[in-house]
Amino acid sequence: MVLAAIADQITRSVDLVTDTLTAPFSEPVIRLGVTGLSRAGKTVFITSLVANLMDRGRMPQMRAAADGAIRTAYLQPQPDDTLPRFEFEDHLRRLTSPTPSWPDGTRHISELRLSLRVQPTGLLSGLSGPRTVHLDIVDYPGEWLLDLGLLDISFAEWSKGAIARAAGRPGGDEFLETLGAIDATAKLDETQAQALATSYTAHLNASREAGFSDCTPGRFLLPGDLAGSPVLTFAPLPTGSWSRGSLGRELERRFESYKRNIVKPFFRDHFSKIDRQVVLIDVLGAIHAGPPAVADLKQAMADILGAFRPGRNAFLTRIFQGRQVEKILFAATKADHLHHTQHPQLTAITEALLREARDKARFAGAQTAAMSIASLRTTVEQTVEHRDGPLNVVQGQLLGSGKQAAFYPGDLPSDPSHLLAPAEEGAQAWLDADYQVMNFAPAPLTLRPGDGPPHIRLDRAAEFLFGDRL
Ligand SMILES: Nc1nc2c(ncn2[C@@H]2O[C@H](COP(=O)(O)OP(=O)(O)O)[C@@H](O)[C@H]2O)c(=O)[nH]1
Ligand SMILES: [Mg+2]
Repeated sequence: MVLAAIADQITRSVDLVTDTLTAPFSEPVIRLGVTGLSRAGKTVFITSLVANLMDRGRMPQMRAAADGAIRTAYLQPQPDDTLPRFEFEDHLRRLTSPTPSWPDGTRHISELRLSLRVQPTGLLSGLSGPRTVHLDIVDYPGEWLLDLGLLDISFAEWSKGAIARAAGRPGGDEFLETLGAIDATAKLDETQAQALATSYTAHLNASREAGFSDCTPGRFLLPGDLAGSPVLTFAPLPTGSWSRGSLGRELERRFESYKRNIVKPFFRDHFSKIDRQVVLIDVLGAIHAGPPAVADLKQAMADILGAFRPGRNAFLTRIFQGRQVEKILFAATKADHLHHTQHPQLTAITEALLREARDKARFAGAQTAAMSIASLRTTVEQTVEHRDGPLNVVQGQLLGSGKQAAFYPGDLPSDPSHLLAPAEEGAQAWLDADYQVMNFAPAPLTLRPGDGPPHIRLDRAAEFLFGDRL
């Protein structure tokens, strides 16, 4: 423990030393973290943001783009040699091809450096020449932030919670059955360890599929190249006392190893260096899945946002060393499923969903905002005649069938508590409304020169996140 603490400190101090050494000669860098649970829209967000920063015709609400201060924007080799590069060109090609498609799911952290050549405008414009600002975009799964909570708890405590959640959730009963057939006090048998881990992972994946967000350990869902390694081959066990060499003792050891070798390095090496953060949230998807998914999303977001409170635990305080994330944007994604008249409701629901968690983050001094956005707009708005009068709908091409469809997702309540109260009280279905979500395919684009892909409020998001630094 002490050794690990010292090691954390050394890495940070070395960073600080190199920072100060290179600072006078180097250009300003903004490290923008992009996170959200799987399928929240991270890949599409980064792809569209970068494309719209390179071709700024659709960024009127971003000051430095609108007044011409940004002269050019270009991709450069990223600073971290050991992180995978965000496959911008690939993703953009798919989204903008004549037969567009959504990107494949990504399961890794990745990084991209976009450099902006900025000439200050206005009063002081003549006094200084253009300067270069680097925007380092780091894409990482929100599931990894949930793991922070594991640092505060023991294997026994984690097991207790995980087993309690399993009952009744998808795949949970199967896991509990597998667990019931295994004696954790017996000598370690690797086949049994694997059977438990496989069954537990299947349960986590099925729960995630069904809209539950609260699924730890995060790497079980997104194992990357660690799949099958011992550090991911464990599962929760009923409380017990285990002797040396037993299955129970070994799984407990692996849980501790997971925290030390996976959770901590991510926070120390990547998370602690982020200046600005956007948290993408598929609020519409959760509303569509029903009250339990909304309640669970609320809990998961509270856990995720706990990571942005530096005082939260000793480890975080140590790696941040007084620094902090300066701005956090909470963005409800895929707002193109709604007519714009319903966007204020979506934003209000997002704010209400995050209220408790946000108050704490704000308390720590970070500036926060909530918005409804669409990184890639796939629909057009229409008003159609309906028996009760005109109805505001969106129209787009359906994923799968490829058919054009007009779509009315249900009236979101203007009072968010109409959704959040039933969710918190454990309702299983919405009483008086059926909120549908259709999956639209990206629409084939004909872009004018100078225009990036169509979006909703991506320019406002960019202005909030880093407009002040340009
Ligand atoms: N209509 C619409 N769908 C979106 C948008 N962004 C993401 N999606 C959908 O959400 C899915 C997941 O997005 P992706 O960026 O891959 O999520 P990630 O797992 O967080 O990287 C996509 O395949 C799309 O179906 C958007 O702006 N509009
Ligand atoms: Mg992705």
